[in-house]
Amino acid sequence: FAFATQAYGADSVFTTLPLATVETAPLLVSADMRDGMDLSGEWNWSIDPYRSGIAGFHGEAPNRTEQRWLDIDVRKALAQDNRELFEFDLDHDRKVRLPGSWLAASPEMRHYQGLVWYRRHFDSPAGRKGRYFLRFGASNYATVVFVNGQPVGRHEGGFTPFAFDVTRLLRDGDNQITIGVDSAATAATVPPPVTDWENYGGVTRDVKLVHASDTYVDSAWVRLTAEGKIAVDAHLDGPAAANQPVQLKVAGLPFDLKGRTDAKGNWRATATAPRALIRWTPESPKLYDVTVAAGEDTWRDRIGFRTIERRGADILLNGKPVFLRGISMHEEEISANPARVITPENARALLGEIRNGLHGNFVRLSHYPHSEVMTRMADEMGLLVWSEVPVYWMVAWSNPSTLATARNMLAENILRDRNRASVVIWSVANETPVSDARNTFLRTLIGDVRRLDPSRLVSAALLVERDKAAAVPTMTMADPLADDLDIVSINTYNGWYTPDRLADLPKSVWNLPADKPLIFSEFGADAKAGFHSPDGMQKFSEEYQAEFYRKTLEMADRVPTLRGISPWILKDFRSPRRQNPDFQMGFNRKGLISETGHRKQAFSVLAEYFARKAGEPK
Ligand code: GCB
Repeated sequence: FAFATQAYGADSVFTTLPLATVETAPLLVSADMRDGMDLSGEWNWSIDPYRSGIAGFHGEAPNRTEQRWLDIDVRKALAQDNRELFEFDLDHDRKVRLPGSWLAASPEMRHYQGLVWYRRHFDSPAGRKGRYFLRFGASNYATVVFVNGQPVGRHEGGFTPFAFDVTRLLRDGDNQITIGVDSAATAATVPPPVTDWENYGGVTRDVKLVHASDTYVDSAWVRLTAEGKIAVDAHLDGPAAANQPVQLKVAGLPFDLKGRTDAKGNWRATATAPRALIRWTPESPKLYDVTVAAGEDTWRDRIGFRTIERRGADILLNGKPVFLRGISMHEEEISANPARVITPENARALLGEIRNGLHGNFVRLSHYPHSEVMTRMADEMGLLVWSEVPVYWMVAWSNPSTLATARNMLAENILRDRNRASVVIWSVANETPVSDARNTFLRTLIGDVRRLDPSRLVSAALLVERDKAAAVPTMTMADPLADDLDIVSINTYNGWYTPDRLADLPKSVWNLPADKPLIFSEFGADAKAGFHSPDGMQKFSEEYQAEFYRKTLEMADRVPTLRGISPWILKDFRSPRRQNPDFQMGFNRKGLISETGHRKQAFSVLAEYFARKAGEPK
């Protein structure tokens, strides 16, 4: 991992600890349904902007003479004698609630990007037996973990889960966890340093000590196939994983599938779905309690059964054409000082705006994997989901470690959410400039999606070429990647970033593949809530944004292959690139709702459009 070496030095804990990947670490699929100890709550913390905890002042490795890994611990030990100088003392430093980004922790942390240490203690579970895993929902961006002073491992990537088996590191009574999280992006990270959203550093999702038996179901994937069968793929880990009797049950259905794992602990089986099976749809999002029993362990999930396919330019849900009435969304709760903590309540509120407010059936969870709380809520509320990885704008296409990071992130995302009926599209990139290196990079990711989950559709948000000589806006899909995708998705900002008159948008000409579904994955215009322009012509006014929506929707309706839209964006969101002092003030204002929940005029334009679409024959 070249990136880590550049940023931290070759022998830093950020480069030498074992790296958790889908190949090397426990997957613990559906970990949120397992027993365990929630480690949310108060943690001590300290900033470390010069990374003193991992290196000396000339960049040398920390003092390892006492078999310690972190200078922060060496200094604490010295401090037993009060005549000694010490500079970190995590056990007595400030406290903050995790999960939650440090950006919201205190005013001076608002723009901090770098290394932060966290520590907490917990009492070991009584009568320990079986296995214990430390599982992180997400930690942004690079993370190192220590338990009782011993190195456990590290992880790269800010939006996907990872876990470590810590069974042998736990001790009776008091246990200590130390986490270092470094949010700094480099030219080799995914995403790269320049994006259009706030980088919320820190432990942003749950940390849990998960308990399982010695042999347990590490991953399971249960779904309805296009042929109408229920299929299961499961993997057991542990001493009794091989040739183990296993059983899949779906509560409430006459369905009971038995089998045995192979020598590697894998089980793959299919059986005809019972006639009584009720399919998951946005209108009636039926979920079943599903179990995979194996020896002492029972894996649990709540799963909806549906199919998703492409036929020509149509997207078929359960065999029927569907139009995706959606909107894009960043992972920000409705709050003036977001810490990016997605609770079931705020997931319900955000998706409720889409489902009930806008009459939508679809959400683009941009530009990175959102919390599993969100995808579970989408399952429950009946919203179709576009899920993506932050391969955004300009990543280091030729850097093998960047590709390795992106592939692992994509795999972690897919393995986490393959059981979610709501997720119908995996997207591999957003607005990436065409080049041979980029095409090779993205084709590798597309291949990974097809290998890990051939049951869903693959897309990427692409850019089009504009004919500069044409009298009316004329756009052509010239990106060779379109051939590799199931759905062609386009971001378009004519009338906002271009001088086009809104009145001309409906006359636009689109040269697109005729046999593939099109999604306008983005279009939008900024508006400051409460700012009005009587003639509707001033950018940043609610009137201009509303008219932009009217004309763009009129344009979209004339594209014959259009099968969905996810305009930009549900809510205003923080972005350091948006510093217009009159209207933006650090926010991208393309939301239909302000950061505090005010609905702008364009909200009802889209709501009326979707209400009409919902009533149209497909
Ligand atoms: C885009 C990007 C999105 C930006 C948006 C904008 O095309 O995909 O991340 O926030 O435009 O507001 O410019």
